[in-house]
Amino acid sequence: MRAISSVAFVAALFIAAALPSAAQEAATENALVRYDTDLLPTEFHENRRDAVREMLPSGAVAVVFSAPTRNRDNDVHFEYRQSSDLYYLTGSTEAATVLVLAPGGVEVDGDVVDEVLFLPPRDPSHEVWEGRLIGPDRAVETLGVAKAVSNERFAEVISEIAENDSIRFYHQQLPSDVDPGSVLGRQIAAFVSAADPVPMETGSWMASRAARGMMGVSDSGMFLRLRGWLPRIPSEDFVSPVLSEARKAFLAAADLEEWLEWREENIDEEYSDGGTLDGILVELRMIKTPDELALMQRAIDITAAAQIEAMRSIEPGMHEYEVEAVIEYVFRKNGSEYPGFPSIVASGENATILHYTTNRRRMQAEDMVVMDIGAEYHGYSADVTRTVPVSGSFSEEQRAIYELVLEAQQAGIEATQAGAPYQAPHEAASGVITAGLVDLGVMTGPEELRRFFMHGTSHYLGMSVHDVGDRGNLQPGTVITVEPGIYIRPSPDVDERWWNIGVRIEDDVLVTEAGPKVMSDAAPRTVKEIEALMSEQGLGNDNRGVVSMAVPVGASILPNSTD
Ligand SMILES: [Mn+2]
Repeated sequence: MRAISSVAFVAALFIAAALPSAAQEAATENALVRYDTDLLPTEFHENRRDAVREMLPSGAVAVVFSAPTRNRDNDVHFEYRQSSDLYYLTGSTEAATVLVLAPGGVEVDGDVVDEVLFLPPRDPSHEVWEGRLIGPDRAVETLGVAKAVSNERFAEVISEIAENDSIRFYHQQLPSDVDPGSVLGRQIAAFVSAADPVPMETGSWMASRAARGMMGVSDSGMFLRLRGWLPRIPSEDFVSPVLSEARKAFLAAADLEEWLEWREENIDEEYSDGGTLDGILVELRMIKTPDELALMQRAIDITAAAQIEAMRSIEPGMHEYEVEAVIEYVFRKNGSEYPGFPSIVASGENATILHYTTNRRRMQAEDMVVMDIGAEYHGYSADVTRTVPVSGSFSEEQRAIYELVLEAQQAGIEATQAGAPYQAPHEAASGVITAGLVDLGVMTGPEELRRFFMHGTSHYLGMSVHDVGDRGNLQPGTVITVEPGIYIRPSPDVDERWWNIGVRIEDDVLVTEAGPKVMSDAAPRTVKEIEALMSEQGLGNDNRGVVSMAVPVGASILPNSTD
């Protein structure tokens, strides 16, 4: 019976494979599956492309590349994430995709269009092994782009566009460390050859940042910071001859004035456009639209729920990674694609390490634990930090430092006013921490502040956790974090009772004309609220009446197979 049915089964398979019905073919052709129903609407991306075209000079052709795939080990890659800029402009999450925006129009296949999206062609083998692709035929409808073409034709089309002498290419820093044999590597090579000379080409991310800094620097504070940093970047990373000369001149300049003179004399407008497209995208992306704020609020609410569940779960003897598991369970449970950055669960001495992500330590009753976490939801990241005592109640010293950071944070939030300088929250928070630490006898004066509070108070938040944005006055529609902290490492000149206390409290604040709006208010932060939550049981506790998921160490769960 078994043999007969499998023969019949194979025969049925063969017939089905040999004779696909027209209906089946049509279904395969049209069925682009997108499970999420709350993605940014195509109108959002269309509207953003319109805005970029309006801001570009006439005759501009802007080229935006997708993020590279990154190898993890052997033949396995890290999970792919689209570049924020390309996602912002198209909604496409596919690698090897290129967007061309041309306010004055370009001719492609006889059509004059103001945009072309190059995307991977549909491929049955790719669909079997890795998943469905949109494909050029469906991109016009699915993504709302005017013209979509297979990415296999990028080199041909871009070189045709380049034949028109009246156009000028605008681009961002080209993705670095790209395998030259990959599709993206070939796209970049084709672009470099069509747009020759591509100004501002660098071989590393650090060099790209430095190049942007050199071309954009306008105050002496930034000039000095960049001067301190630049020698650490190898000169060979500045691939373009223009940049390599600029690096030398920058290091040789006596002061900002001298550098600005050199730049004016030696950097043609032609060479300064490596930053134009970036500048446009920064200006647009820093102000969030209502569609974006809705996604950010969801990411933030999910993150607040994770903080609450972590607070309920934390108890002495638990490992940092168990807390991380609770947090990321809540993220995924609520549809977050991934954390927006590696989750920080830093207990005991690790609480004084700002970006500790090892998360392997076993927590002790006397520890504080810093949880700096953020869910990413449909392209937007939250960033919320809470610090709690592992025992469930604050000691006198922990409480003193905690209340001080909370007071500093409150001052920072109140300083987050439309029109205020970008540094206003930091200055407000720094003032409170300085006075408080002197009062407590931890330090003697403001000159010691950076030793205990060594980071800034704010950064922009959005598609990137450290999002793009200028450092001008705070504008309505931007979201910044307010996150002061105090970190006390063991040291003979500090009373032992303060050692290893590390506290950071971080909220996400929308700047509005009517004042600061704390988007992460759902995550409790007063001592009373935290202690109340910690007395409850959470997802991470094995004794809350459900079957334990713990696998006993040393006891194999596999059948004994010694024979
Ligand atoms: Mn942050």
